[in-house]
Parts: sequence; C-alpha cells; structure tokens
Amino acid sequence: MLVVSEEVREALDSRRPVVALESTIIAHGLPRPRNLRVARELEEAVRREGAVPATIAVLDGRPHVGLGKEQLERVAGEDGIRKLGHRDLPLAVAAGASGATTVSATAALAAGAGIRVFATGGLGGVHREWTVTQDESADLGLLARTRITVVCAGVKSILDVPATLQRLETLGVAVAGYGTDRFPGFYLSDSGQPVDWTLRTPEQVAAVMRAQDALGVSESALIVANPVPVEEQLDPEVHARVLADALRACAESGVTGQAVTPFLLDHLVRHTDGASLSANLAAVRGNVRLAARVAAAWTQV
Ligand code: PSU
Ligand code: MN
Repeated sequence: MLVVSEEVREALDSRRPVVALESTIIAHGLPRPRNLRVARELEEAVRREGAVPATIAVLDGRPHVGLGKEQLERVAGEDGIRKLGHRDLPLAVAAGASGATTVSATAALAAGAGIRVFATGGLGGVHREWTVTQDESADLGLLARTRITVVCAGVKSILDVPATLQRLETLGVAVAGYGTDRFPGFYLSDSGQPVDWTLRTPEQVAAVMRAQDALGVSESALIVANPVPVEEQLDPEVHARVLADALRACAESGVTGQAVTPFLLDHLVRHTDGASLSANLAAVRGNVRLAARVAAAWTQV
C-alpha cells in the first residue's frame, strides 16, 4: 500500500540513516511560496548530515514515503490539498484524495515503512479551552502507541502547554529535553515548564531507543524536545502580546477544529513582521539536523 521511494527503500535496506519529515507544516503551516523553498531546504539539511529525507504525504489516494521533486511541488502548491491526521488515511486512500500528513499520520506511515526517526516543528497538543471544546490533537494518542522518535521544538505556545505535558504523562509517552531541563516553547527556548529528563548527545538518544526496544513494555514513542537557540527565538514580549491577539481573533472568527492551528500560525506570522516565521524556521532546521544525527547514531550498532 505504501509507496516508498527507491532512495528511501535502499537506505532502509542497507541500514543507512533515514529521517521522516511531515508535510502539513509545508502545506498548511508555512506561507506560500516560501513553503516550497523551506521543504527543499529541510531535505537538503538532512542530506548534509548524511541521512536520507523521507517526506511523507498522500497523493491521489496513495501514501508516499519519500517524495520526488514534482510531488513535493504538489504538496507545497496544490490548491485545496487536505490536512490528514492518521484517522483520515483510509478515507483519503479510498477517495483517491491528496493531502498533507500531520504528525500523527506521518508517524503512523513512517513507522509502517520501518523508519524510526522523525523530525517536525512542533507537535499538536491540548488546546486552550480544551475543557469546553475537547480539542486535543490526535498526535498525542498516536504517539502513545507508535514506536518512533520525534524530534520537535516542544509544542506550539498556541496550545495549553502544561495540559499537553500532563496528557503525555498520562498516555505514557517518554519526553526528554535535548541539552536542557526546560520544555521548549517552540518559538521560545523555554515554555516555562520543566522536563524530568535531559539527553545531551545523539548517542544518548539512541541508547534510550534501544532501551525502549529491549524493555518492550509498550509501543510508545520518544519525544526529544530540542529548543530553538535563544539568539533565534521570538522576543518573549512580542510573543505574549501577539499570541493574545491571535487567540482573541480566533475566538471572534468562530474558527474551530482542524482549522484552528493554521489560523493561529498565520496570524502570528502576519503580526510579527515575519519574526515568528524566522523563529519557526530556526526551530525546524535545528530539529531536522538533530534528527539526522540521531538516525546516524541509531543505525550504528
Ligand atoms: N506545528 C507547526 N506547524 C504545523 C503543525 C504543527 O509548526 O503545521 C501541524 C502538525 O502537522 C501537527 C498538526 O501534527 O499541526 C496538529 O494539528 P491538530 O491540532 O489539528 O491535530
Ligand atoms: Mn486540534
């Protein structure tokens, strides 16, 4: 069912490092036409670290693991491309539809293809007002039952960060800070929340992955929370102000469900003069590089 590109298939077969990349961030998380350049740049960053990128998306009802040039262009530029969580995959396949995959769908497909390391920007999580809306990203539940390592910059500050960390604890998903004992806040190096475990090298991350397999107590993921460097973070004051505006605008516009995340991200980009985009890109680049190093450590026995 999965269409695994030749390059990715060969790398997996010969146990060379592979890094899965999600496509929702390209199709729905970044403004066009910049998004296509970023998508290419992220793949290039993985290659520079000696790993093979496997960007994942569904095209005409077929789940692709590893995209060619034109396929990446479709994901970045096609009008009306859907946003697919893991629950949407069978529906998209049966309908012959095309869509970008979120963390949950990407992790599910990557694990299905035998890829162990995945880089993204920020995970989905528990939304503010969750007690009323019940809006919790399907990313969390999927990571509770999928053996994959996700390198991310924490979760977006548009979410309820303490509630998200609590859900990850309840769901039994391992979380470690990379080089920090603070949980990163995506645009910010520190969300204000602590993490219990700190990993400092790709080899240490790989050691945890091996321990997961050796213990075999569950099929859950490992979240490696890698902060954006302080020099590249969004000014915390600007962040607090613009985020408050964005949340207000979202509530007033009546946007709900899947559309909430893209709405808030777009608002932040437009009202920070691109500074949120710069911080976003710095975070994703750092994650992609680290994921490639983790994949290299993982494939070294
Ligand atoms: N973080 C970003 N940009 C994004 C997302 C997260 O920097 O576009 C996407 C991811 O694909 C994540 C999804 O899996 O948002 C979560 O959406 P939802 O809340 O609808 O589950
Ligand atoms: Mn959501």
